[in-house]
Amino acid sequence: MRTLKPRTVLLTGFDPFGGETVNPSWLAAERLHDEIVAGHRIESVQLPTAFARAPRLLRAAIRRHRPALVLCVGQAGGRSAISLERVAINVIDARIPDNDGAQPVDAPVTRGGPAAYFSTLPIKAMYADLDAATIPVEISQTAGTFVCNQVFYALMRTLAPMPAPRPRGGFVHIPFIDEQVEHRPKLPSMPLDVIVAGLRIAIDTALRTRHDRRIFGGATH
Ligand code: PCA
Repeated sequence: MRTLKPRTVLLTGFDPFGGETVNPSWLAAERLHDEIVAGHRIESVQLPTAFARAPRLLRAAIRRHRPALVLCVGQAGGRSAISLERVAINVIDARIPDNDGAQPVDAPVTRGGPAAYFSTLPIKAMYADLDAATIPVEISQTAGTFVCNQVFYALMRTLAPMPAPRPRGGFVHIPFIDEQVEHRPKLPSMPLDVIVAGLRIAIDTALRTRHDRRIFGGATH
């Protein structure tokens, strides 16, 4: 009997940046590598926190693994909840240098590209399921203007012209893990186990949900 090869979810995390010794986005992605979620196998790939290299590596991973779904994850130190990103914008404005020392100011991700791309993940359904699991979660209206937003934009631009069934994709920011704030008690954090559990739920819901739910997730400012 021929067994069907499970389809793939590409899950990316970043290497440490900005003086941190770990990046929880990669620690979490690494823990989920090879897991089967909703009949799909998770393939975890690390991206460098570097403008010149990250999008290229992401595109190579998409070509190689032909995923049904791509979830890119990054650290957002200072945020207190798992942040489901709604939109990637066509701008880079780096407050700190990336891991190659590059610090572009007001540069487009793609010259002549659209101003923005929306996530194609069902972020409201993901929000509802994470919330039901009592994991702190929020919808975020901006992924910033650093490498994460750039990778998110490059991801959506890569997926947009693909033929059906077009892989779906999006971006999730996560807080610092507890170990990162031991000496910075004013900063919020989340245990790595909770982040891993949250990403597993997010992926499961994304794979099972065709049409997103219509529930509140807007912001007034
Ligand atoms: N967070 C950064 C880039 C890498 C990461 O994990 C960001 O939010 O842009």
